[in-house]
Amino acid sequence: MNNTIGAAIAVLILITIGGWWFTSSSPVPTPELAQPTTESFPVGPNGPQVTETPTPVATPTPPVVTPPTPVSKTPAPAPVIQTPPPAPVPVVQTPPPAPAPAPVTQTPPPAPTVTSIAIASFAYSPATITVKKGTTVKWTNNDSAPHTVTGINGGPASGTLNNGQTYSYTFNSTGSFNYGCAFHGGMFATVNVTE
Ligand SMILES: [Cu+2]
Repeated sequence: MNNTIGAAIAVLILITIGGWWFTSSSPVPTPELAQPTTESFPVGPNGPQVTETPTPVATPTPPVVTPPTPVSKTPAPAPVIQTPPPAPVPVVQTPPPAPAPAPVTQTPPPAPTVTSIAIASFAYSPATITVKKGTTVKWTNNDSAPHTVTGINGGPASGTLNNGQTYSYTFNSTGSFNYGCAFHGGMFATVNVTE
């Protein structure tokens, strides 16, 4: 008799535990989603007349208010504007000024000094001249008659000078040189040579 009661209690306990376990582990049935309702339009005699499409009713959605997140703004660093380095200035090399040409002190070569003496009308003209040493004296016979230039004590010795002929003699030593015509005794002249 006691065993029967105990067995019954045990069965009750098992049933209770099993039911609790079943209800806790079984998935909760989800309610069926409402099927979208399609509006039916009246069908005319010529078939369905779709005149307007149903405008979906906008369901007002509550504005989602998101609390402003505190932004700890650290000021963005100012953009560094890199200025390009200045272009190198082309170095215009000015050539150094050309050295001024040294003044050429040209000592002209001593021009040969030529002193002319004309022989005309049986006379030397000028009859007396003074020249520096190294001077060349040139006689020209302008007479139709022949003449000579003949040094008395050395010096010039032209020989016969016909009309138009010339004779040159350079006096390279100082002194007084007398000369005359070998053909005409009255023709005399003097060349004085100085340093
Ligand atoms: Cu003469």
